Amino acid sequence: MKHFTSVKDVTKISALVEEVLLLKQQPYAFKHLGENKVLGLIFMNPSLRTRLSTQRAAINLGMNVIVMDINKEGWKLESREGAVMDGEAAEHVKDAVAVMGQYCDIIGIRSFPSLENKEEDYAEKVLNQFIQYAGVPIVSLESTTLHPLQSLADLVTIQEYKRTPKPKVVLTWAPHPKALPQAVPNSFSEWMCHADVDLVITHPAGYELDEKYTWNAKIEYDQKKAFEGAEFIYAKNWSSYKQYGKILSKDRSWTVSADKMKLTNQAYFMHCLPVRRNVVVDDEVIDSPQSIVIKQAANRLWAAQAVLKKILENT
Ligand code: SN0
Repeated sequence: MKHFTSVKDVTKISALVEEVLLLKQQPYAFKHLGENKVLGLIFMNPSLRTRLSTQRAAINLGMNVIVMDINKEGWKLESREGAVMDGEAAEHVKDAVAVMGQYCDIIGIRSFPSLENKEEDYAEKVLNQFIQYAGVPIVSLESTTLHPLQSLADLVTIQEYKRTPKPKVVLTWAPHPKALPQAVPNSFSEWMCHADVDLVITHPAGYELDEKYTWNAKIEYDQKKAFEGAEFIYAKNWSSYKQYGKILSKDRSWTVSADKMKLTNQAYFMHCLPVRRNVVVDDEVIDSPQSIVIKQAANRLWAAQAVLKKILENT
């Protein structure tokens, strides 16, 4: 594997899932692979799971890690091509990234969308600048449109907990006070469309995701109907893709409640975290034995380790 930015970078998804499960059994079996190698983790936005799990994953592989919160600790960066830099920005992204590539063998980058300009966000400018200028493999730590490390962990979690060969998996929109990216649901849908699951996405009208990621999913506007017979409920808020970045609804009747969970086939509850309790999901659900959010978060480590291992084996 060269870069890891979407499911498209994976040659065989089932083999990568096996790799994740192998590392979970033998975390330190490949400690030699990362000897004298450095992973740089560059954050333009907050992170808890991604930062800690990817750092731990690198340590398990014998790598050293440099972490930088670039907005707080770095120079203000210019990203426009041909810009006359007489304003606030002290350094161009292309220079900064090329320099990072001199110190790091693999670079992870987190860059959220502005949620103001759909074309710009969906062009993945920052991620592509890293790929273009770093000269080393790039791992997405959640880009403007996708969160593949999360989706790989989600897929592995579903693989571990499924009770039927082709489980019904429901991605449900849920309310939230803030406008959030579409990266997690886009990515979850993208991976699930390639997996052996029956994917149903439920959301209020106007919250349709980019069809590029939902081609193999059924869209059901009635949340209760969607929940019927589900084996997994994956809750997530996102802002509108059509009316780009807008909050069209804060309707609490979409909150995942214990009553709604009763409609499912004793479904497991999943969420990528961080989660707004009693807005996205009621305490009663997330604190119930059916909730696997912590197991899901735990799998972030093995997912990240499998991806780093694949990249290290290729360098
Ligand atoms: C991010 C998102 O893409 O939705 C990261 C999820 C892994 N979530 C948030 O930004 C939540 C912010 C909040 O205030 O709840």
